[in-house]
Amino acid sequence: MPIPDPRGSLRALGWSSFFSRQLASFDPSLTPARVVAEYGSTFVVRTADDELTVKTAGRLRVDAGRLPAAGDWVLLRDACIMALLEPRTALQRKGAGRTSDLQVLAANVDLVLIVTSANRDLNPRRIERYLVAASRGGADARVLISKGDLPDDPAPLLQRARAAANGAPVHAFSALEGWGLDAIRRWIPPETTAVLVGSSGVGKSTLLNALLGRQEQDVKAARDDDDRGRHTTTARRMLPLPEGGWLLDTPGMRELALPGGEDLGGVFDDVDSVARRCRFRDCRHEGEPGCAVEQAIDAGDLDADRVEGWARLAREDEYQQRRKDEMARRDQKVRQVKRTRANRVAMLARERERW
Ligand SMILES: Nc1nc2c(ncn2[C@@H]2O[C@H](COP(=O)(O)OP(=O)(O)OP(=O)(O)O)[C@@H](O)[C@H]2O)c(=O)[nH]1
Ligand SMILES: [Mg+2]
Ligand SMILES: [Zn+2]
Repeated sequence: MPIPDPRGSLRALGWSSFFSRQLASFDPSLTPARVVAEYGSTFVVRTADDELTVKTAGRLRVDAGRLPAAGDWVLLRDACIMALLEPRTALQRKGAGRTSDLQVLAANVDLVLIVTSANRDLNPRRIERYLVAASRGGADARVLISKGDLPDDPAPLLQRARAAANGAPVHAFSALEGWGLDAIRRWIPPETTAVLVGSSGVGKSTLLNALLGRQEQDVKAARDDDDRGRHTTTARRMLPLPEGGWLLDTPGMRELALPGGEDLGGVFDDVDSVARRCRFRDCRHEGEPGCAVEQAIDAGDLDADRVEGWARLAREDEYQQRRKDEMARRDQKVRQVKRTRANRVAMLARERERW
């Protein structure tokens, strides 16, 4: 009987040369595995031929700089995660506190599916935020309008979502009536991973169940369809679809604090291209003469709310960059003081030797 190729089964889990190249710096006796679920300090991982529940080595957080997240590739010894491989992509958010605190929501995802429900007020600003997060994480993004069976006419909703998506595909579906699902299936081919994100109660888990053809994830009626509904899904968990791809379900999120970045990933290139025509390079678009952005709003070419969302994200980035610079300066000062002290100690020691 031919021996199964373990790398082949790893490929089905999303393994690629990006990860095998990293193995050279680790103990070759460690076993590669992918984190398929995280439950606090416990993780469920898949190796080439097994699924097991594991913990992390005490030093992992220090060595790797963070704990593993769903989708991460890790290296195991027995039932313990010893090392974390650098992810190819990572959907991240900023934690509360220091700007450097980033939380990985989903690692090694190819596609971010931003789910928004047809029975709620569409929030274009939230869609834009998720799109920027996906772009900064290195993943593609699509917008899904769930519960397409509810509105009489979904056309206006689709139109508003498309305006926010600025070129990213927008697609409506109904898990209840079972339409619009085939396109989603095609977006997640074998060896790729997609992640579902969006507010609580929009139907992320219901979609995953529909694609699986079985009730794998718990689903509950959202309270009054507001964002303060209970979170039915509490853990991040990815499951293999019958077609061979992987879909990661996440608990609903109210707010997505973006990790800092250099640009907005092309999500606002319509606004950006207008802003380049402002008379002043540092135009704040707040009443300066020759402001092309304000002219475009007046002419109805740009949406004022979208411009406000754009300006807000840019301000957040500026603020984070300032904080980062401040912290870097402080760290440098501390290092300098330490160095001066060390030099003095060394000098005194040399002088003592001379005596
Ligand atoms: N009418 C209709 N209702 C749906 C559809 N999909 C989901 N729902 C309902 O929406 C509610 C919430 O669905 P969930 O799948 O639990 O939502 P979720 O996004 O996973 O929520 P969290 O896990 O809390 O983040 C349930 O009552 C579902 O039955 C749909 O296509 N049409
Ligand atoms: Mg859920
Ligand atoms: Zn301007």
